[in-house]
Amino acid sequence: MRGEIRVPGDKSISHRALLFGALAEGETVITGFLDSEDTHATAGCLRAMGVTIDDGDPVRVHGVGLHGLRAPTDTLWTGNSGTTTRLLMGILAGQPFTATLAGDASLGRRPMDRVAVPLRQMGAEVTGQGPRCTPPVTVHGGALHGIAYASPVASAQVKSAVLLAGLYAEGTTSVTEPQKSRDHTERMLRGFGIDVAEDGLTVRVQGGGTLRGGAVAVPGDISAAAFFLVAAAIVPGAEVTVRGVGVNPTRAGILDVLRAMGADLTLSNAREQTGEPVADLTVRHGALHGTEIGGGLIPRLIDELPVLAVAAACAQGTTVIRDARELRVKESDRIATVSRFLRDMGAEVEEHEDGMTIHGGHPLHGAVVESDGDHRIAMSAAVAALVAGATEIRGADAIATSFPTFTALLRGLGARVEG
Ligand code: SPQ
Repeated sequence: MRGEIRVPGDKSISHRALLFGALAEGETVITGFLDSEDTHATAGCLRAMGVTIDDGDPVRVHGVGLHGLRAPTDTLWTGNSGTTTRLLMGILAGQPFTATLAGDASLGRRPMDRVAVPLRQMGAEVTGQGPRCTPPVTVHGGALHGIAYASPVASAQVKSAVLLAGLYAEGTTSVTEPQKSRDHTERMLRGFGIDVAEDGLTVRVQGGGTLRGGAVAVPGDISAAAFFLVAAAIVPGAEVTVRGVGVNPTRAGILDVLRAMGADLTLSNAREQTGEPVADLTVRHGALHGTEIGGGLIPRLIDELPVLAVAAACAQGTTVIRDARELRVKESDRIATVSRFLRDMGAEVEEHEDGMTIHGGHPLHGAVVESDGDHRIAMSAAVAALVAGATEIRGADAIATSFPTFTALLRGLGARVEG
């Protein structure tokens, strides 16, 4: 595992560039866009509502303005993507038409009540399946009024959905979170000319503004880089540099944890790109030790916890992950799926309602493991396999959700990957 790579564009930022570009006046030109199943789902839904998007590099979005979306003639297909579903719910709440969002079996288990509750308070009618309002979800948009919403979860998808609805609402809309979640929406809305006020854990927008399209340069996805940072940390003799990675502090908790575990990690060439901090990251192999991960750190690394659990299994000592109940409602129940594949590979893992305890230092061995259709589980298992030996990952096609070039990059660094 030696070399320099670039990872694809950030998934969260790519979704937002498409959505905000669609709602803007004028053209939005996106470079470094993530070409993946999830971002294609967002583009497909926008096209179904009359937005023209030219594929390629750059991607060009021909904005229709805040009030220019057309009623779709069919159900909007959001695939495996929670971000597409929840952010679109916020936008649909402000439309003068009705639309239904549906996705795959994994999405069909994910709770949408967290978004439906505030959108209903703002005046939209939202219906879904069962007590958690799971998809298919139907949004009857309408005249909205601003609310001051205290979210029970630190979730950028909830915050973004409410703020997007707030652009259509009368008066001020605010969201207060228990802990700060990723702030890409706030940063990008400002770049599109919207005044977004921030006061501690509260974010505010006014209704009735106008978004103006422009250039968005998407940084490399730290959630994709994470697999290579951990791989370099655990494979003897490894040294990997990942160039141009987004290191927004609300996303970069993995860097703090790797340092706390004793990893040899350097950050260089720090710069800014369309309002987002970016840097090159280098990790060299070295001994890791256990750590504690919890509290306000969790939203800053929620998607990296599966691969950090792999690092913990390879570290000396115990790692305790707490306050991460949110992992249970991701593409799979990630506490259950991570615990299971690590145990199958020889690790000692205790599962908790809100996290896990990993007793590191037991040598990992190859196994047949299941991804449960979850891209981050499949890629984390592939990283574990680099030290465990030949491992068969079932459901590895899920990787295309966020990182279709993952196996090619892994091969390029010297790993043997079949299939
Ligand atoms: O889009 P989706 O399916 O929810 O993707 C995931 C992922 O692992 O890629 C979560 F399963 O990322 C979320 C992330 O966990 C993307 C996201 C965003 O772009 O706003 C925010 C986080 O979710 P949440 O629920 O904490 O807001």
